[in-house]
Amino acid sequence: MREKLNQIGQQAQLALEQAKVNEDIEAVRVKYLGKKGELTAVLRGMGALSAEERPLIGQLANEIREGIEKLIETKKTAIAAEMLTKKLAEEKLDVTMPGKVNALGYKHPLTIVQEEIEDIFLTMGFNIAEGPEVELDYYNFEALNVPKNHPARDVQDTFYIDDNIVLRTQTSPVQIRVMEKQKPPIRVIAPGRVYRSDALDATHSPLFHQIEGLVVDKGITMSDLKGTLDIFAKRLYGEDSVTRFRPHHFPFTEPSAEMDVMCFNCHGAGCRLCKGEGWIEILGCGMVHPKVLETCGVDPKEYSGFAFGVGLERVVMRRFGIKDIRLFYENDMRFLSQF
Ligand code: 2NM
Repeated sequence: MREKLNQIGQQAQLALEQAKVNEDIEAVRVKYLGKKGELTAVLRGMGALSAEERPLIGQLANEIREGIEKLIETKKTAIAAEMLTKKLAEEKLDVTMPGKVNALGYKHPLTIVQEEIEDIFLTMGFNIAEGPEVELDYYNFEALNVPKNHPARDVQDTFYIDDNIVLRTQTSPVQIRVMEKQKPPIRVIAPGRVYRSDALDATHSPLFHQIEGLVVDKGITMSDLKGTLDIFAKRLYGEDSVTRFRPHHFPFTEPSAEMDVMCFNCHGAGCRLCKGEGWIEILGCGMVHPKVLETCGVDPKEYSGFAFGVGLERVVMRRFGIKDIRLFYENDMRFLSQF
């Protein structure tokens, strides 16, 4: 019996030495230590032994079992280490290889300044409104008090889809739609693309961007217009900026004006930047024409308002010293990556 036990121990050891994977080890465990295993079978036969021999054989059997168990654990650890080494070798990577550069995009210069202007007006309690770029003639002209014979309505200046539909020439139709829908107080800006049938050159583009604003409430006056737009100029061009308002004409406002900011380069003396004027034109504005209010269902006896429109491209060109408007629309990375 002693011999049989030693033999089991040796065979198990040999089998474990040859084991390559965890399944091999498990097979050895079942074969020798399992319920129907060889060691168990020997122990069952111990009843035939003498009282002196029984504890000695029992002790030997325990030693053999513990030996096999120890070998199993050792082998398991070895296989795990081997597998890890193999896996690491397979997944080896060359950390000296050049990495993949994740190219970050840039904001378009028009977007940078548009968002800046939006923030200025959001801070003053304005909301942002949007509307269709393909617009009814009614919203683009008729409701804005632009008469049928007005030059702006000519096919020379406006892109017509058909008799009643145009590409909007300004974002004012958005404000008309806001007044139709919403009761005063109204404080909105309408940024977006507008279209005019101009030939493309360094300073003109058939597609450009505007930010228009509208305030309607009880008791709104020209003072509100001037105060609001003066703050806007100071936020955009610096707190020491000086503004002036010159009379102008728009069909949709009365009175109408243009706002200039004193040239930040020469402080009014006249230089190349302001073309000797000392002032730089920033926007058009005025008190919303009573006819426009009435058309939108706002009672001009109860309410008044002011509106303004800023051409985005010109502001951005001055800001960054861009000399050609076409650069905005060509998607040339050499241009775009500078902002
Ligand atoms: C400008 C200049 C002056 C203007 C007027 C309106 C509306 F809808 F209230 F009638 N929106 N925008 C306006 C007024 C726009 O752009 C140079």
